[in-house]
Amino acid sequence: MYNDKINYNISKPANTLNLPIMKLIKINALGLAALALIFSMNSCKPKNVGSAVSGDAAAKSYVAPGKYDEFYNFVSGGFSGQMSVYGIPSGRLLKVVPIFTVNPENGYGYSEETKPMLNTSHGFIPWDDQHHLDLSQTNGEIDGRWIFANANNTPRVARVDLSTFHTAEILELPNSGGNHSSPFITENTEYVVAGTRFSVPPDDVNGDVPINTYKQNFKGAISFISVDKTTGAMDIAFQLQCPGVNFDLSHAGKGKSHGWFFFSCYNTEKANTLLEVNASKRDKDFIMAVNWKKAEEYLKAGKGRKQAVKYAHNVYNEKTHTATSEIKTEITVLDTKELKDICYFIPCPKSPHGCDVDPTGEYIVGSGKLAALIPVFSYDKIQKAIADKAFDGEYDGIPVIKYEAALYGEVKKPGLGPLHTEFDGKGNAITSFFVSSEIVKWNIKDLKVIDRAPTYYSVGHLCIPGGDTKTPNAKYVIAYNKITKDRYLPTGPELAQSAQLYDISGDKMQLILDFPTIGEPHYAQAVAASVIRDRSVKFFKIEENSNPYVSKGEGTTKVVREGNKIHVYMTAIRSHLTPDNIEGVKMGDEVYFHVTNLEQDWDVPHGFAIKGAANAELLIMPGETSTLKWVPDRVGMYPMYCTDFCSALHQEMQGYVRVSPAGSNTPISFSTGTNLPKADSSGTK
Ligand code: K7E
Ligand code: CUA
Repeated sequence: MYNDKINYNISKPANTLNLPIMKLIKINALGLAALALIFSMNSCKPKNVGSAVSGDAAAKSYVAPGKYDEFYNFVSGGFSGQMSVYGIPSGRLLKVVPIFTVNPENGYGYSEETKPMLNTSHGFIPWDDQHHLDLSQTNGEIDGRWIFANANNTPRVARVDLSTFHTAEILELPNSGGNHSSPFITENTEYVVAGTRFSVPPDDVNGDVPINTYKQNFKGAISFISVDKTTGAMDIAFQLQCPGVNFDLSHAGKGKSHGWFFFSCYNTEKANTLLEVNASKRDKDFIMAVNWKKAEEYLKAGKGRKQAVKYAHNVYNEKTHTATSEIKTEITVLDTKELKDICYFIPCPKSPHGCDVDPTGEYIVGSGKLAALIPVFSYDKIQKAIADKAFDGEYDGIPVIKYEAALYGEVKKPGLGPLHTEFDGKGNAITSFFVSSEIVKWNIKDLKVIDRAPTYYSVGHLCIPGGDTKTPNAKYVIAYNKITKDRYLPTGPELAQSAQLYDISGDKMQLILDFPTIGEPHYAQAVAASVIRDRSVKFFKIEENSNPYVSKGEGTTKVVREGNKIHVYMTAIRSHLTPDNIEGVKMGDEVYFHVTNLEQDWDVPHGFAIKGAANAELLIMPGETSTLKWVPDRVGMYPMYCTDFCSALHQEMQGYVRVSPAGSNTPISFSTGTNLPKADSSGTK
């Protein structure tokens, strides 16, 4: 529980500050013995009676073997660069979807077909830092088609197709650094926005300037990425050039505020060194309100400036099972200093992080990392303030709306270090508090705190299924924590990353489950399983496979030499590879194994690996073709085999490649089942 007597000192690092709080909440931790009793006592105990430690707390997260979970939970992977998918309420890990990071488990980023997905204007980048995910929406409801993901480090936005759980598209963002305020979508997925965390000199001017010329030379860019309604195809519709602050997070308006976007900004001091001190000087930073419909008008009226830039656009085609990468060279930029009425700054105490919009679209919640209150802004009041010109001057040519003119009210003494807010759809908000390690429920109308529950420990993002839509499903809230300390068995210096599940269907929030996560989780979203489940592709139709190297049957398999390149057109079906004996490969050759999985059934992938391959295995889905490049480094015999346990005779799914010296005259030959020793030379009789 929140304790007023603790002497919080904001200037201390969070960790130091956290220790006494952790000791405090440990006393309240769930007793293990009590938990063990739950299952045995469940049947004879009345429901919803007693504290979190008694009652049926743990049973609420129990999903029996063979039963499906009620929700999908898509969780950002942080420094893993991937997205992981969990079932809720069980917390069972269902899948890790590779997006920005190579994945040796299935060959993503290693196969010739998927390498182009990780191409950027900086070349091939095998990793990124993935913080936020946003499910596509239609009319403010999750439609289950796609999920968008940001890459912080080398600024990119990805679209994952939720019928295949494959990364379908990756778009790089020019003029950006640290794509953190991303990828947040509008209520009909008209746009995905991406605000740059680091301001930088624009890409088309000389960036070789002294760093301490930040104030003159650095700009903040916000990208509006259009999304095709049918195909999901992304493109940069336009960019807003903004003052050189740091954009942190954002959310779109909804309902009445559809047409607006809200971004939290820090470092309005425009510091370029020791931001810890120099970017925490001002009492208030900003929330930036963006009228994107107005920006669209300017764009239509030809007010945009064409800018020469370089950014990669990578697209995965499910028919060829192949990605292509194109480097694009131009975007349109709208200058928000010259083009009035696009951007407005709203003062927000201090160093705001989360910027969340309630289901009605009226309330905008700013969460100052260093603030001891939560300001709630009113969309109507913002509109009135703009009409009345209730401004406090300008910041870098952008009008600053008076704090009181935009403010609906403040949540007083909610906790320390508010980060992110989710909404339960019943008129309440739940905010995470990093410093005081708790989640706090408060009423949006009267701004009164209703309930609080400890987290273990230092919570970052929260997720309520549909929490960012017009109709959240207020059954659960999931907390994604930064520190686990004593919650799991020790695993060396790095402990498990973790999420915690709370039942919020009653008056009191009740902790019902801890579950470990992949990478460091940041934002996550969840949706009823029914929205995704029935869209799932079970296998790819072999007759629709238009990969140029496909073999649609064993009869068309072959080995073809083109100079020093050898193309192996191979098939996999239970339980053999065709061909499985290959000779005639020589030193200096590059070998491409184009493996087609001929199966036409759900859940029958085959794998492929060869000794000495310098990349990874392939995991080939039914009906798909994948290519492994292999350059043998010495003369000899190389085993190859299937890596996915596909049948009782999976272990027999193997073969050999013979590698001869460079000048050898061993001819190319390939076979399956026929390359047997002559009867009289077998030596066995
Ligand atoms: Cu972790 Cu959204 Cu990058 Cu807050 S951010 S916690
Ligand atoms: Cu195919 Cu194992």
